[in-house]
Amino acid sequence: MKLQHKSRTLNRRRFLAGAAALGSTGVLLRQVEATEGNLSHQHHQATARPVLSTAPQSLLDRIDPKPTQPPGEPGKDYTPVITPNNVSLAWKVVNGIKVYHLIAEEVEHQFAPGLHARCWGFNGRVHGPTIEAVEGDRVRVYVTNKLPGATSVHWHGLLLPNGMDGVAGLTQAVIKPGATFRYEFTLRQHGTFMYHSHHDEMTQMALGAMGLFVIHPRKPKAERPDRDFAFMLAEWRLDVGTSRPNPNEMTDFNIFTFNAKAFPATAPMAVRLGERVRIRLANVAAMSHHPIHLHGYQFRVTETDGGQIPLSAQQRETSVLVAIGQSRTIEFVADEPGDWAMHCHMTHHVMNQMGDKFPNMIGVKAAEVDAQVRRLLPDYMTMGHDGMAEHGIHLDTGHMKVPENSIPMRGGPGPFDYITMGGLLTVLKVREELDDDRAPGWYQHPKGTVASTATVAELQRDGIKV
Ligand SMILES: [Cu+2]
Repeated sequence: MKLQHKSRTLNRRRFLAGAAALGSTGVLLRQVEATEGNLSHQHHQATARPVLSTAPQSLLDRIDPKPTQPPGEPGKDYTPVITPNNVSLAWKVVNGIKVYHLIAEEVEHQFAPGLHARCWGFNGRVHGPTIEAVEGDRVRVYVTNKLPGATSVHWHGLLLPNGMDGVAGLTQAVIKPGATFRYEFTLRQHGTFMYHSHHDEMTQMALGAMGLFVIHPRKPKAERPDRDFAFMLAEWRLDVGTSRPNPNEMTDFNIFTFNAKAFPATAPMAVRLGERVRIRLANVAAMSHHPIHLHGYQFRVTETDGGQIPLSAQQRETSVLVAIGQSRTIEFVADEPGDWAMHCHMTHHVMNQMGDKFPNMIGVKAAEVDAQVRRLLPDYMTMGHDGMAEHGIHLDTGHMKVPENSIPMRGGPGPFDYITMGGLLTVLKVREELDDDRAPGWYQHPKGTVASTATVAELQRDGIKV
């Protein structure tokens, strides 16, 4: 560590010497002096040649706020990212700098039909809208705090000057309610990153104060995707009947979300057959790592939050573990049509509320119990003796009442039967024909390609006794 620090100091000295030697950079030098504090005269006596290019980028950030590259343009420089159930944050260019405005505020949010909560997000959304930019862009993000308490915003995974890192108390003062802070830095990397509150994180992140920060490469080495999807994974504790996520929960979460939506409210990913698809997955949940599994495909893991993985090292996978604080990007060519599930493979993460509070009823002779109980409670019905599948169906058909504002173990109706998954489930819809303005309906399978009841003739032919 000491060595590293020494070499950085040396770099600064060499740079200053160079700047002084250039003569015309007097203004530049004064700015550096103002930033760096007391610089002893002997620094200027060094005779090194100008080495501007080796000065640490963070120093350049401070001394020259002018952008070095024109702002990247959507369509021309990158294929805009799609954040299902959310949007990208609008920006404008002022003197070559991309200017964004985040407003931290309380938001009435719907996780799925039947389940609302008062969360904390940005710009009327939970999570906040996706910040999208291009490597080399200089960005200026204003953060206005309309929350009842102080906050700050940290740019998770970004390489930037320390004072822009957003850690309340450590690198900046808190943003008090009503105040607006300015963050500004040049993007030196590309990939999938995040932003989130870094003040009273336990509370503010549990209430949803986070979002995605996608940086496109300036000169992509890899082929550009046709569809570029981005998801934030999250978990929440929302006690049945309440409407405020509980930030004090440490281990026991009961709502699991893609972009703050639990299935069946997760918007599907619609792609055309043969398209190159990129899916970005990011996780700053409180406690859970999520192994995200895509059906029907082998994908390549192309990026971590540390950047692009060399082609030779990109592993083929069918599940990718997205640990807390990480992002993973996967890519594949959508060459198999259909409705393909993408979900977390932790089975309790495709469950909603109450999945963990149910007594184990497997194997209970429900009919006998029910008959006895019905003498006292005519509508009584034992749940769970053959699993949880029936639960969602009873709820959806209105056979059973659910407590107000809750989605207990609910899935959603599918084309063949009830889909018995909630939470971290979404669907990749690959179609030959696609109307980009309309979500495709259920996949129409070619005749004879759907698993179905075996016929007597088939069983006889193959010698299967049942
Ligand atoms: Cu999970």
